Amino acid sequence: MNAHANSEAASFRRAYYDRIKPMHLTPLWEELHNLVPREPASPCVPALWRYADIKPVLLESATLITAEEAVRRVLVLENPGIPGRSSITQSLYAGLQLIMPGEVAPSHRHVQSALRFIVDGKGAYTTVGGERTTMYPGDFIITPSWDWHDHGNQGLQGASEPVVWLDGLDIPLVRFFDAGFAENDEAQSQVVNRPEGHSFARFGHNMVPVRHRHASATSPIFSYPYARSREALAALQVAEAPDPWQGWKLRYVNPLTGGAPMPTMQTYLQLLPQGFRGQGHRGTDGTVYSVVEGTGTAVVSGERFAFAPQDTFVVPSWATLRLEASDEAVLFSFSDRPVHEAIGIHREQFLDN
Ligand code: GTQ
Repeated sequence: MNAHANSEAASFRRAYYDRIKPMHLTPLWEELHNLVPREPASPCVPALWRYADIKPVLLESATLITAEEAVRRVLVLENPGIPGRSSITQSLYAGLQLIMPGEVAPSHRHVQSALRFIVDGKGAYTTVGGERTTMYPGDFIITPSWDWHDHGNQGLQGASEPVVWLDGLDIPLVRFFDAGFAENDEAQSQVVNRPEGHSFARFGHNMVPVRHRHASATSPIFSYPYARSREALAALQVAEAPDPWQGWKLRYVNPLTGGAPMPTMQTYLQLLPQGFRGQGHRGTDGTVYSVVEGTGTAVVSGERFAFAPQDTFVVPSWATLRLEASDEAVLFSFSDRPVHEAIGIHREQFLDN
């Protein structure tokens, strides 16, 4: 009797849902638990891309298309949990960009903010705001929203090699807001009118030009060289004990604000001592890691991902990460944490084991 009444109620409801559907109405009560979950339940999954596997196919792409024709010759790192969306997390995009000796990736600009983390090779350059910066492995380079940028690879003193970097952009976030604009430059390469190192001289030494007033949303430093960041971690290593969760971990800053280098992305560099077995932590900001030095294991929600230099891995929102290092390891990472903080929704937990 009761079961009969229930199935009758269910069929009345279904008929009602069918009737209101053409009116573009849906019943909240069928979806409430999904729309307002008790805790984040990301459709993204943890994943690792081994550079040893990717490098051959990435180099092969250069036989199929030039950087100029492609505009940006990139293999997108797509989260297996959300295929077809060119996203590594719900809000972030990541890809590996290849530029061969002598190639140019033409000048354009877009509202999406971009970061480059140099993974392989040296001697390529990117130009932003009339200043070129030469790329070396481990450098973290920024392309601010709506700034013209072009990339090239002229090599270093006669030596030239393919250069690969990890692109991190807020493409899915901007798409979410339907706020994307972009344009191509008339010139293939923008005019270089400032010497290399200019922005770093002005802002990269814990000093700022005395009459500089304007604090924009993006850091005025557009290249944070690895040599300097690595040196800071090496000094910390002898000065203090590692954090039980994250080793020695520093965040990159916009020197004018002390905040994140870009409005939508925070970046980090961390050192794990040899034999490190970190405690678990999780945050609402899904995070992308690029391995610079050393080998180890990222244990994400209990699943083990062995990592080696130049690998990329992703930790989804609210997934617990435990880091283990076999050798001394250095990891670069980025997330959308500044957005979570701006709207007051960031949460993180440091677990006891
Ligand atoms: O270098 O401007 O990976 O516009 C994706 C979109 C790189 C870039 C990407 C882009 C770029």
